[in-house]
Amino acid sequence: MSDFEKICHAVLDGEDELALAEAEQLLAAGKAPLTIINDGLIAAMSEVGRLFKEGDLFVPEVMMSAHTVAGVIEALRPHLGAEAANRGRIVIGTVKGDLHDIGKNLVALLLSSNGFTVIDLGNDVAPERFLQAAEEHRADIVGLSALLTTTMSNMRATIEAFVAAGRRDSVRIIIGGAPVTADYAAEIGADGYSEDATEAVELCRRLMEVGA
Ligand code: B1M
Repeated sequence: MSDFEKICHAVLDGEDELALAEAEQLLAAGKAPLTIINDGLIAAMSEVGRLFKEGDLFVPEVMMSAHTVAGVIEALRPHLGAEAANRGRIVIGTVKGDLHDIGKNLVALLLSSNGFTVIDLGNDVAPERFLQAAEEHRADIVGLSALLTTTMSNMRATIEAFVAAGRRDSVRIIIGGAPVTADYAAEIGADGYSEDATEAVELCRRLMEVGA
């Protein structure tokens, strides 16, 4: 079994301690934290998704895997380093009704390790809360994440809340998450879309350059 298969299995089994130990071993063997995230954690969650869809895993088991991933993400955080530069302030969260926060957490992690100040509002965040936090923290960018086709519409609702409050021009709004596309971003008037966490960092860099 390859090193990454071992950590994938630990995530699938919801074995927190084992997954942490495998991650430590991979780090000690010289694997980059980002590689562990992509080839270990994200690969494992794709398999969890496949098994869940086919009815071979149920919600409690998926929650255990999610918990295991969250623990490894926290353990990897110090190893990602942090750029000293202050590239911009980003308020991020999953939209109202959506509890899927693993992808959002990865986006927040990579942004903060790339010099952005991240204000993470967590999951199930109402439009008014995004608006309030953007004002309070003088955000340059607001990041919305959604994993459900049923909660995607709350991205539109959040953007509409900024428009209604007369605050749309003072902030960039980006979106992401498995069911979201660039076309959808354009349709709801977002300033950008990215497919994964690495792309989200590039997108935020570009938006800050344009805004400078
Ligand atoms: Co649920 N779930 N889930 N789930 N879950 C999905 C999303 C689903 C596709 C599974 C399936 O049926 N195949 C399906 C959605 C179907 C649909 O909408 N069409 C689904 C469902 C139906 C549900 C429930 C309704 C199930 C139920 O209760 N019967 C329920 C809803 C709860 C709710 O939110 N209200 C539910 C619950 C859960 C758990 C709580 C058990 C758990 C979440 C735990 C947690 O996150 N803390 C869970 C999980 C884990 C999944 C799957 C298996 C994995 C999601 C994940 O973490 N992926 C998922 C199946 C799948 O995705 N294949 C599934 C790994 C993560 C790294 O990827 O989140 O896509 P992702 O993030 C990526 C990119 O999308 C992007 O970058 C990230 C890193 O590369 N990205 C952004 C994400 N946000 C971004 C923001 C950006 C930019 C990029 O800018 C701001």
